[in-house]
Amino acid sequence: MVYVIKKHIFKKTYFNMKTNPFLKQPFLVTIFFQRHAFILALVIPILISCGGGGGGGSAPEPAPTPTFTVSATAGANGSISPATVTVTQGQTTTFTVTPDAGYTVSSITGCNGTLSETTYTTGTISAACSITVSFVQFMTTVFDTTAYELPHPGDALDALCAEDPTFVPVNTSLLLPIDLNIDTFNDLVVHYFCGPKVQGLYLDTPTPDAIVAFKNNGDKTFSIANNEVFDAESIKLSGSTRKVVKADFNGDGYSDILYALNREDGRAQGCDNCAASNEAPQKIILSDGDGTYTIADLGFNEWTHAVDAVQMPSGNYDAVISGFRNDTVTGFRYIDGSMQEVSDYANPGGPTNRFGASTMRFFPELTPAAGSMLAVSDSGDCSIQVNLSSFSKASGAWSFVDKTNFNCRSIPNAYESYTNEITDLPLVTIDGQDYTGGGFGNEESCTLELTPGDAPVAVVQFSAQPIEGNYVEGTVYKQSDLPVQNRLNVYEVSDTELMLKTGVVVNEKIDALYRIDACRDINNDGYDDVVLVQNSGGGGEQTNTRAKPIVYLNDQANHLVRLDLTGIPEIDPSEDYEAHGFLADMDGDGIEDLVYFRARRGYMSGTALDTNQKNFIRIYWGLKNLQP
Ligand SMILES: [Ca+2]
Ligand SMILES: [Ca+2]
Ligand SMILES: [Ca+2]
Ligand SMILES: [Ca+2]
Repeated sequence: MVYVIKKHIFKKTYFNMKTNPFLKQPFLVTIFFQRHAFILALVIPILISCGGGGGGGSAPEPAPTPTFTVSATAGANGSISPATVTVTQGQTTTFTVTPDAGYTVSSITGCNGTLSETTYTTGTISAACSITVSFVQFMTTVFDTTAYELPHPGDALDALCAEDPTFVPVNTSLLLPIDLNIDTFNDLVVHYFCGPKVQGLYLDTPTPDAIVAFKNNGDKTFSIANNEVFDAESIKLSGSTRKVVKADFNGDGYSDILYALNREDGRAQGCDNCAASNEAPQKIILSDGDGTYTIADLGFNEWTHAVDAVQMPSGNYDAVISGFRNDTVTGFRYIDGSMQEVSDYANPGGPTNRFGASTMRFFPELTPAAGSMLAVSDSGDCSIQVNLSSFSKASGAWSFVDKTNFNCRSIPNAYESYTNEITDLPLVTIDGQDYTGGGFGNEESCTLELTPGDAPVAVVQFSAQPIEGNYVEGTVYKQSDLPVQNRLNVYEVSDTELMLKTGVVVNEKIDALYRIDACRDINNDGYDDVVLVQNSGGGGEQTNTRAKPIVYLNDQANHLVRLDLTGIPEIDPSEDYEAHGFLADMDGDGIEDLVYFRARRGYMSGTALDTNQKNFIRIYWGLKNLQP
């Protein structure tokens, strides 16, 4: 320890090593400075005897200690400072590393140092040395660079599209991460279905479909487990699926599954009987209390677009279903061992005397054991259906509270459709922007807390056609000139009013088709975020293929800010047909993983399906939390 010389001793008296008379005696120098007179008495005679003095009897100059130059260089996209520093032998020194925005340190080496946060501390310096730091995009470090691919359920899928398995592709509809057996590891339940070979024709046959349960083995692998979970190899719902919600409907501690079921698979919708042919028998998948599951028939048919789970004071959940064929929301409650229809949701009042068919969202309970007390629903009283209504529960009954006022109006003969027909122009104004649209409206919704503990807000996806510069009187607008936007509206909801909250979504992506995949904290900072999964189909596939998720991170200041995901893993271009990604923690380490799936196979030469493609599901394991 005596070898160490405090820096300040030589702060003003700089010794050049080459002329340092004590170069070969550093030990003595140290003693000279750190010990008391008793030591000095010993040392001085020795120096004199060695001929190193010549001081004519006075004490020698303070002994110099070697110093070394430590230099640092940074690669592109960041810096390190200072560039050089002179360090006394035996000392350490520090450098500050500063990556550019969106970048992080990929490697830093030299001088036996260690990096902590942004400070690089060298080891003890005994020679000149240099430090080199390089940077990479932060996003390239968030996920593993190689993917795990789930086993392909060929037995369930290869002959699913019986009408023509070589021509009709299987659709991978909804992927639901759910812990089926409560072992803390998310399993994955996937619904697949086939469309008809010829689209737009009347059909009264069930949609061919299959459910596949992938069991998480707890070691970053999954196994197809239909026999284990359902006690059957082949599981069908006889419909296509639009949305899905998981909740413990039967109160046994295991999550259950409710799909929005219909037969909107590509068959005709607009002729006599066609609407009825889009109905599917409504079902629910209930846990048996031991990690196995059974499909229960709910006993009615509907062309369902919205489902939700309504929290009850008991802690259980009601299953609610809303479609285009009934004027009421249908609710079911687990009573005496089965799901039984309840009338609580049937007559809430409001503009259309119903909850809406496209989207419907019940809020979580705000106070413990109170159950859900608030809900929103699209409101069918404006011809473009982007209005929203809110509802509250009092004395056990749901009733209408408020609806948006987007100045819904109709301009006569101001709209030219794709077929060159001149019709009225429906208009609404949302946050200063005029929108129109033929048949567009609210699609999906979720609730989240912008700030932990605050009242949750509703986040509602709407599709509409903005009129650039807003409506000008006397103009006839062509449908084909007005691109559709998909956007999110955020609403504050209470038992007295419904209020659009503007300025929440920052850098919004408006030209993609998507569905809301998650409204939860996806980066473990305690603040809810939003993840959208870009859709297949719907005319936007060409621009959406190889689609990464769209992620809005909560900035902890009431904004949801779109994250630049440049650099995260993507599906190789050679096989990117209709690949889409979302986030879920699939290995139970608390960090969201990136899941890609192929929505359906592509065609070869336009006639037959590509035999080399399959509906893959791949997981890039998350390595660290996302950050802005
Ligand atoms: Ca599990
Ligand atoms: Ca259950
Ligand atoms: Ca967050
Ligand atoms: Ca994970």
